[in-house]
Amino acid sequence: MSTFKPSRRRFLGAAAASASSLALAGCSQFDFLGQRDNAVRDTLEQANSLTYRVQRMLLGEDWLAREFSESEIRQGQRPNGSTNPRTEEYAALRDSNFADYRLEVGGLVDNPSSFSLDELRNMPARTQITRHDCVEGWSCIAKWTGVPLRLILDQVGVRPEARYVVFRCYDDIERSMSGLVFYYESCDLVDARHPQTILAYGLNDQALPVQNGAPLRVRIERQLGYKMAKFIRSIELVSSFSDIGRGNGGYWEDRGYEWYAGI
Ligand SMILES: Nc1nc2c(c(=O)[nH]1)N[C@H]1C(S)=C(S)[C@@H](COP(=O)(O)O)O[C@H]1N2
Ligand SMILES: [Mo]
Repeated sequence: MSTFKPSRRRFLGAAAASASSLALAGCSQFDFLGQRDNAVRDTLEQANSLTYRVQRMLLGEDWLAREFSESEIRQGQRPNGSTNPRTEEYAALRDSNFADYRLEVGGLVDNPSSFSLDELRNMPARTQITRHDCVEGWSCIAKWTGVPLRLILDQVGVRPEARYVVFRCYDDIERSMSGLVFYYESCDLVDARHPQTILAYGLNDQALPVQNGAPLRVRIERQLGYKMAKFIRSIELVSSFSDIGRGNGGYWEDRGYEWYAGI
């Protein structure tokens, strides 16, 4: 298995190189991207990332991230970024062990809804042992348990205009002159409906600890660590994220990171 990733990377590297030279040569291979009404096109304009095209086209929408065995879990999930949100609202939830927590789901959906932790825990669950890769250069293998995001989306009914899922978080990662800046992230509906995309409330057979995003964080296993929003307050279905934050689809994306962080 360990040879799979490097060879896939080489493959993607070669594919990316040839894709860009084809694009420069005006080859018709990527012509569908030029169609005005092509649904993929606008996404690509926003993502502006060759990785996105190459992964979606060559690997398809359904490939699974590698899963590991119990024996490959070597230590706890290393906490990174915000590890204990400072707002009073979060402190109150934490102090009551999240009994009053409700995940709000709204935006371009037929039935805006909210879910308590018990309701989420009573939905069909998925457990997966995966590797978390942070851009800072560390990785951790951990076991995540949660409800597939797809089941939530089906329950609220995603409207046809919806293109992205936005995750809004409780942590004020930045306090600036102009106010608090809250962490947020987003993904497209392909990643949102992927079988390994879960709203996790469990880590290594325990309740998700505060430092790793209690009470709920998303796992989008084919992407880098910063996509995996912790401390999720609400989920919003949108057609564009141009008027959220600075318009790039995430806290780190607003500061220069790629929106499509495929690995
Ligand atoms: N709400 C929120 N989510 C977040 C972050 C954060 O600071 N706030 N950091 C991100 C980054 S960069 C990483 S690597 C992972 C870290 O998750 P962990 O603390 O469970 O290891 O969370 C991601 N999700
Ligand atoms: Mo990260």
